Amino acid sequence: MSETATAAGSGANATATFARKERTGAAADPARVSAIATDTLQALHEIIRKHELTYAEYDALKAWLIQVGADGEWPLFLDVFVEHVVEEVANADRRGAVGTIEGPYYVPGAPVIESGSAMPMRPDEKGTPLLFQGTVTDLDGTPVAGATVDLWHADDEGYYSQFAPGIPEWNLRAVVHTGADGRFAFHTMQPAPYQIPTDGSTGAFITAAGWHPWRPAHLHLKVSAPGKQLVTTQLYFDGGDYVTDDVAQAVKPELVLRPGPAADGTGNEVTYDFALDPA
Ligand code: MBD
Ligand code: FE
Repeated sequence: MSETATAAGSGANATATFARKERTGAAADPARVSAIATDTLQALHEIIRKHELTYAEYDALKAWLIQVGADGEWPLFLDVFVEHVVEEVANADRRGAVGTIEGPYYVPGAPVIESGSAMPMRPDEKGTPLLFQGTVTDLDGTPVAGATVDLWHADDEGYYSQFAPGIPEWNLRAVVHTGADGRFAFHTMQPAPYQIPTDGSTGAFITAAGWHPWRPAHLHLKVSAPGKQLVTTQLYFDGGDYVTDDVAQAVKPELVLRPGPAADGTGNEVTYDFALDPA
């Protein structure tokens, strides 16, 4: 590999992307804010007592918190270490397709392509070709026509367009609308595992704790249709590195793909269906 994951070329860009995100519906009720803030601070106080935190450690924490902001890595850090529990709570009542975390690298507005065509990619895009296809249905299994399937993922070196340098803007990002039969298909290239940039503050935190900085190879998806709940999810590859040891704890058994050889002889193919809950 000619480049390695750098903070500047990856995690940091996610702050600018997050700043553009539409945000509504956060708690404005002082009683709720107070309850959450009180519990959060009490939990922190208990940790300080339990581990007898020293002043040197307290100052190291302050310096690190300041650095995460300076690096622009709060979206990266929070999505890796916190989002999985927010997602668990948000989607606890869902009966259809299983969701998981969005992560920091979604960009709305990807090109809409014909179902069955290739994702935007470089002429020499590296990797194993993958035909990813399926059907969007309601909870009864009735196909949903005109559903939106928004797919984005890293390349064969684990880099995301618009976050790592030197990749065309919409590389490996596209939207497909389902046909009358609810079906969709994308021709793409299988992604590689993703490494949290090791030279930024999130990487420093992981190194200091002696953990590994890897997520398993994954496809990101947002699937939606009028009158249905949008599902944000990821799909992983059976037997792949880190599938059982994701630093972001975002793998669920329902989300593991088992691709087979493609019928046309080029690479792999896999079918995955999404049942959407009513809105
Ligand atoms: C990713 O690619 C990702 O999906 C998450 C959740 C966090 C960091 C990088
Ligand atoms: Fe990702």
